[in-house]
Amino acid sequence: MPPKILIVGACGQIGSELTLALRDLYGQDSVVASDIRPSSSKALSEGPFELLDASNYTNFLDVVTKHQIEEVYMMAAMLSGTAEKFPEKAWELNMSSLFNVLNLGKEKWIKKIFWPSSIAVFGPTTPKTNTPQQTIMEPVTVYGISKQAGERWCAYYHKRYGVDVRSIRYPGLISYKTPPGGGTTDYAIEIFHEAIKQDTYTSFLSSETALPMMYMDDAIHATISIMTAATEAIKVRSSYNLAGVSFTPAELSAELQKHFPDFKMNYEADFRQEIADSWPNSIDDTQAQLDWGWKHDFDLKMIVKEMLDGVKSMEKVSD
Ligand code: AKB
Repeated sequence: MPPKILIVGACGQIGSELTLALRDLYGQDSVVASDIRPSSSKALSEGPFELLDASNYTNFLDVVTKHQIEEVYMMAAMLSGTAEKFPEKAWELNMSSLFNVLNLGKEKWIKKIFWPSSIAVFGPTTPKTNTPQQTIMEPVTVYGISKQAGERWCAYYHKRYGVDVRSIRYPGLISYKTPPGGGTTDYAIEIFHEAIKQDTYTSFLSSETALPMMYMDDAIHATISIMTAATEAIKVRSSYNLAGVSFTPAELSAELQKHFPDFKMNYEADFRQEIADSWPNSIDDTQAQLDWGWKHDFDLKMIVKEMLDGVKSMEKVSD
């Protein structure tokens, strides 16, 4: 029997693709999509959907019991850029939704939890290149502080109450199906839409800002891999480092120019530059490779090709 799964934040950038991937794997009816707002996606509405405010425990428990949910993927969060504008709201949302899902695990309503962490847990004092799994972590953003605290709570609930919670530190995720929601790495998505529309893009990060990035298909693959790995394989109960590719805005622009020779990139760094400067340039994910066999597939060249094809096909559909 496939597990009964609930995706919280199913209308978001990761949630939307994760819902479809899990429905492909386990069947439409096994995967309940949920979000705080109604879905406008035709694909999502082909399976069960619930309106759910993850910061409301009673609402959360009602949906879990109604569908006899066994596994929750808790994908709702306020990302780094937006969180800097609304610090208290971000802390409240990111932490209350995590506590609610951890308590559902503690009270044995559900058996397994996925909760995403981020490279934002690292800070300016962290070694920047090939950042190790265990290292100095002094995040300077609200989002990073919430993710770092969240990691400690995951490890605590696992150790103290035996909650089977699993987590990945996502790098910047690149995808075209659903727009990203207020992150510092969003430039690496906006650039494709603008390159196709007008051959030019103004990056809000400076040309030499290298950041760890990953194509969405790799991220979905990693998420499902860690959740389906044997319990004994999961040795890290805070969160795993995960690496894909690392590149700068200038390198991404150069790769795009191979497809659009007239493409021109301008640079006007804004408040997100300081956030990006506090994050690693690249990540060492040896532990994820050893524990549950992680390996990424997409390099920069492949990402650019997939994104251009994908964005073009989406724009045709909306014409
Ligand atoms: C963000 O930029 O906030 C996210 C992240 C790296 O977690 N994409």
